[in-house]
Amino acid sequence: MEIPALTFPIVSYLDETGKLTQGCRHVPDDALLVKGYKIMLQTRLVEERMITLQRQGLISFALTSFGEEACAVASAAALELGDWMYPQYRELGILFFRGFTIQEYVHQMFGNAEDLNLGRQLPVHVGSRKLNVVTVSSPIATKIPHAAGCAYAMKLQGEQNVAISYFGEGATSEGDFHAALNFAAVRKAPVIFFCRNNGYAISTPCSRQYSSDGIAPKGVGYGIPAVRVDGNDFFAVYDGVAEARHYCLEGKGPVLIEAMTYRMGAHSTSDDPSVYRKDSEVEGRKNKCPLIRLRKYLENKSQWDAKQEEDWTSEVTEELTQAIHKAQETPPPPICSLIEHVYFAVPQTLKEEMGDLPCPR
Ligand SMILES: Cc1ncc(C[n+]2csc(CCOP(=O)(O)OP(=O)(O)O)c2C)c(N)n1
Ligand SMILES: [Mg+2]
Repeated sequence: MEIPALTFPIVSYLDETGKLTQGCRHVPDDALLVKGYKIMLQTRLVEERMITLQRQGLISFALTSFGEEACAVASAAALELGDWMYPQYRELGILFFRGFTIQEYVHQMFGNAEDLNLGRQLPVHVGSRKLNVVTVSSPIATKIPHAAGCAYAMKLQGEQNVAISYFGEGATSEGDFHAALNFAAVRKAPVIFFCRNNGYAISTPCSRQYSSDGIAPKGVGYGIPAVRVDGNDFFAVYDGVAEARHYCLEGKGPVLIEAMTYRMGAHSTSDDPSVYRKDSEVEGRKNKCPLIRLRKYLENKSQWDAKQEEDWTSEVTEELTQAIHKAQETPPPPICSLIEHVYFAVPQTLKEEMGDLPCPR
């Protein structure tokens, strides 16, 4: 018996020379594109420096979205601030797009007293209540059902917002992915399942992750419309998410987007990719970089140039350097924060222990 063909084309609008081809339904205006480019560049610069800080022993861990910046930033650009976001961990760009500051991020990376989570999470595990971005959790895929539940709650309350769940192709091998898709499909929850297919789950290549044609056909199995976009094309990601949001808000249910991209960097600072992939493979992907492509488009339209690139790079670098100094001077979180804000009602035994702690408050 033959397996029936269930294959998806990759939707792409921006070619490698920066030319936009026909068919893009939602074209962002130039101001939004320039903002998107600046945020992608800022994300790249900040994450590069975090790697250095980790190597210097100043922070314990770092992880980058090198090469995948358009997935986060273009999707954020197509959503509204009231939409709830559930990142996996390679989506720093969504926070910066919504106005999270470099200082807030650096404090989180240091886990100090100014960190919004008071050092209770690993570096990179960011979130912001103010910006409707739910804090990253280490266990893969746990946030996918949460996003489906959040979307269903919004539907029941008559809110005109969606939730978006970001995850890697590796996360789709977890049961949570399947439970979330089925729940959302049956309940017609307004949630966008955004899979970044970057080719690897740490050292596991996607050839050992699934035998289907990627992730998109799995949406079909649950009765969810699915689309596969070029994740390194700002326009294709923006267009796919804008269209999905519209669909969700018409009450039709969830949408699955599979964004094809490539993890240019190591999985994290705890990984050495040279043991499982060749440098030549990475080299071959460099010209597909989402920053280069959008930059060429903007340059063709005289919306960006080398001088602006240099000025913006200096501005971000300066802000980052100051943010690092400030984070280094900031004390660690107060010891009571081990207990405070962890429980709705602090258990008696911990209250007693707290009494013994040297707390400044
Ligand atoms: C439940 C669970 N299993 C394993 C891990 C270890 N782990 C951390 S990241 C990761 C790979 C995830 O790959 P993918 O979802 O493709 O995301 P990517 O890192 O490629 O962005 C694994 C296996 C984990 N954090 N949680
Ligand atoms: Mg992956």
